[in-house]
Amino acid sequence: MPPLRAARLLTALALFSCGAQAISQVTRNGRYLYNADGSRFYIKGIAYQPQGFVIASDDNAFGEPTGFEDPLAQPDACKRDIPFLQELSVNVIRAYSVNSSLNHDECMSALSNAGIYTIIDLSLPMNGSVDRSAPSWSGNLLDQYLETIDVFSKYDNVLAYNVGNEAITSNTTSVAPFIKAAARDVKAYLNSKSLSTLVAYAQIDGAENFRENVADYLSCDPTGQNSPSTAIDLFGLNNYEWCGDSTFEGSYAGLTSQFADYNVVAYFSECGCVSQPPRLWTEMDAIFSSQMSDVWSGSIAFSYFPAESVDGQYGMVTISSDGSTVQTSEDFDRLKQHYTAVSPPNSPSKDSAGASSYPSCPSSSDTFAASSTLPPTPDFAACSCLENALSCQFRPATSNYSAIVGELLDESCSLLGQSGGNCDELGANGQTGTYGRVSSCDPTIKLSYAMTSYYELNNRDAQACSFAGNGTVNSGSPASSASAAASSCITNAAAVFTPTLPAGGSNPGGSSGNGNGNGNGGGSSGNGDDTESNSALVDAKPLLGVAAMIITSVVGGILTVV
Ligand SMILES: *[C@@H]1O[C@H](CO)[C@@H](O)[C@H](O)[C@H]1NC(C)=O
Ligand SMILES: *[C@@H]1O[C@H](CO)[C@@H](O)[C@H](O)[C@H]1NC(C)=O
Ligand SMILES: *[C@@H]1O[C@H](CO)[C@@H](O)[C@H](O)[C@H]1NC(C)=O
Ligand SMILES: *[C@@H]1O[C@H](CO)[C@@H](O)[C@H](O)[C@H]1NC(C)=O
Ligand SMILES: CC(=O)N[C@H]1CO[C@H](CO)[C@@H](O)[C@@H]1O
Repeated sequence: MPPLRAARLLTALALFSCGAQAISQVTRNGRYLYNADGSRFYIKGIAYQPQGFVIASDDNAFGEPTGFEDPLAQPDACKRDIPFLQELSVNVIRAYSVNSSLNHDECMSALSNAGIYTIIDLSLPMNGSVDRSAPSWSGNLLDQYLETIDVFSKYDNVLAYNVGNEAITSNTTSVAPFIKAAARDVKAYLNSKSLSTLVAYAQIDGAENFRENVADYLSCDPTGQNSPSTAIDLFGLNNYEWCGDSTFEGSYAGLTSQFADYNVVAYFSECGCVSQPPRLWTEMDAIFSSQMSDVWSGSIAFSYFPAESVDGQYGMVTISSDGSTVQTSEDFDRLKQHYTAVSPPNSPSKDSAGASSYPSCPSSSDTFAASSTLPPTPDFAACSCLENALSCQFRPATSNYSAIVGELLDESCSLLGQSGGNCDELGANGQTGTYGRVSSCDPTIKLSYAMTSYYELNNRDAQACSFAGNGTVNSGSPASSASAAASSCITNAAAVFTPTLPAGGSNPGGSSGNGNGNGNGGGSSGNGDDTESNSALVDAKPLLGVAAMIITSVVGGILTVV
């Protein structure tokens, strides 16, 4: 780690005293970004998420985070840091996790006044992201994403929303349809609010064909009609290929030619290899030069705050323990030197940028197992109707139920399997493009569905709805079975539509959908999850089939029905 230099006492006062000009609106034309005056916009950014929140590098060397500090809800810290961000000459910060119930007014307006845009990740650690090990695009996540958008849409300096970070890995490529569905629904929602904020994704680096498939898939049109409706606007690659004193030819030439014909905006959503210290930040000279500017629109240097992995220290400042002062490092100085010196070409012009085309999707293969059939838009009303119609409902004794939903799903599906039933309606399979009717409902509603199926199979024996006190018989249930309840509430299980938040802004069903556990009896989500894409949001693995369920039940069966 480079030695730290004495803190500079910069006062933020000067920055906020006089009226600043409104920040320009950035728009996408074809594969480039433009300022309102028509000049080309490049992301000269830095990752901005405080310590205590673990963020993955390209090799997933970080541990799994369990919580986060919202960096945009701490006005004193933002105002402390803005002079340093300006010193670096950054125009974008990336925040990995924000909390929609907090107030962001002060930070966002201070950043805007300083000419700094934000890229906001909509996913959250743990139960706030698509679970790679049992993916679904479900109501609780859609709700979380839309609530965050509602909170941030009043600010003029949100450049993009990330619908995921590193969720799709080379051995979990079947997660891709769920991320693409998230992009589709977020895009439709933004359009419905007349917001032109970009829809983005941040991709983990990997083998050439893997990163190309993911990039192409997220910006393609599965219908083959050149429609933008399921395409991201901004593809981010978390790339750490430039290590030490490298060169364009040594690190980026191959990558750049690979993206030469890409159809939407591409940039580095993370960069800054630490494996050959000190970091020289000479990659910025390449990224912002004509060697790369036709293909790339900038970078996010990782990271402002300290962030340590087994590879080394990525942070560029140290904050005093009382939070009052910032010490910059030589790493900071070198980044500043390169960021302030670069002068990327102001071309192509906005008029000659051309329109984007949206090619058909890469075909599914052994190495890229993602169907072009996307999961439906989660339907809050239909799922709420379903929950109310079910005859046995999950009613946890504790509000801290997120950890038991996965376990109970396993148990109820196992019991169902033993009784000749199954949980197929809950399952989602991104490889085959098969999505059960209940697969996009909250995990808690899925659980009620499984409990009801079991209860019905046992001829409504009250004990079969007990689940050790977690289930409650709904005597007013109008439906004759779980399946009948689904038929009456879910009229089109494949429906894709513009989502709206339910009145009151929160998810229906009394549950904010915090299913947890990885659905296979483990309860651990130790699948190499990183900051954003991780998680414990669950689904059982209902498509496993009855045999697997029975095995699971032998291992994990806590409940026995007499
Ligand atoms: C968001 O902040 C509220 C208020 O402090 C807190 O109760 C809640 O747990 C936070 N949510 C998350 C997901 O951290
Ligand atoms: C997926 O790949 C990662 C590393 O790339 C590895 O750690 C993990 O065990 C793999 N998971 C499976 C299920 O193969
Ligand atoms: C919630 O439950 C989990 C798992 O049982 C436990 O680790 C956690 O401490 C609990 N949280 C609270 C606030 O009780
Ligand atoms: C609910 O289910 C959990 C997980 O199986 C179990 O630990 C708990 O005892 C059950 N009952 C109640 C009342 O929480
Ligand atoms: C681990 C984690 O983040 N769990 C959260 C899941 O959601 C509930 C309700 O919103 C939170 O209370 C938990 O903290």
